[in-house]
Amino acid sequence: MAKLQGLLFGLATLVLVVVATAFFAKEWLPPLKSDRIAIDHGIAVTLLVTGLVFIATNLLLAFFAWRYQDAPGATAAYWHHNAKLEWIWTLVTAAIMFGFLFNALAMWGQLQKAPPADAMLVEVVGQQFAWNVRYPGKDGIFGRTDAKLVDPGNLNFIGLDKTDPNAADDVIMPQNQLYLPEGLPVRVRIRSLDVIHSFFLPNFRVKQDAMPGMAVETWFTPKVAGDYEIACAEHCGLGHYRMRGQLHVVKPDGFDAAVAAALE
Ligand SMILES: [Cu+2]
Repeated sequence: MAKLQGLLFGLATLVLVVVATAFFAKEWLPPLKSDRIAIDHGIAVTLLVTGLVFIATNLLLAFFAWRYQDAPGATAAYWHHNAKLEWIWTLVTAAIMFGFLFNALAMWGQLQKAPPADAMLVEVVGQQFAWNVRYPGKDGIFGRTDAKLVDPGNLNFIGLDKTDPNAADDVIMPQNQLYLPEGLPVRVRIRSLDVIHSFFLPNFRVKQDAMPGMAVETWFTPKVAGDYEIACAEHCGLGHYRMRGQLHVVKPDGFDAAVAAALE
């Protein structure tokens, strides 16, 4: 009986691996449309190593069930404390973990390095349950905002202080509409009006929490024009599911026209 169980267990492992591989081989992440290829590499390396360990341990378990089943007259061997074995599995596991760690640190360093000086600046402010997009205008400086000035009735969702000279040329988009030029680095300044949200662009491998009271910046370069989803990746309330925006990546020479058309 145990022989059969071992065989079935090994077979189930192989079937699972084959089915999962076939299922995810075509598309297991949304197609990458930014310069953040390092994230995909990091995920692939982690999946490959943990996947191989998963397959090896399961097949070993199946083999042991098949090989060492109970039988008349069979006695179990018993021993404890094998310092050499324990050192080996501790050090090998630690080495693999250090590999992951250094890989992740290199990736983190890449993502956190200073943006190019010519990067475009845009602000995204999360609120329950929408994204507010603002461009600083020609002066490159965002006008002052104040929570006391928030006035949804007059479409002043972020509380822009219109008496601030820097606010005069700020461009506030219709909610949930973000336009970016293709091929140019962009700095996104992420804030929140209420609770913690998370600005998530699945196709661009960008995910950054929006923290109340903080402005956090992240930067990336959109590589392919098209329309994409902006999601909120932090469960932020009952309307979290409908907190979706659209990112439109357009050719640089059509950018101003696209923003102007969206504002009409
Ligand atoms: Cu949210």
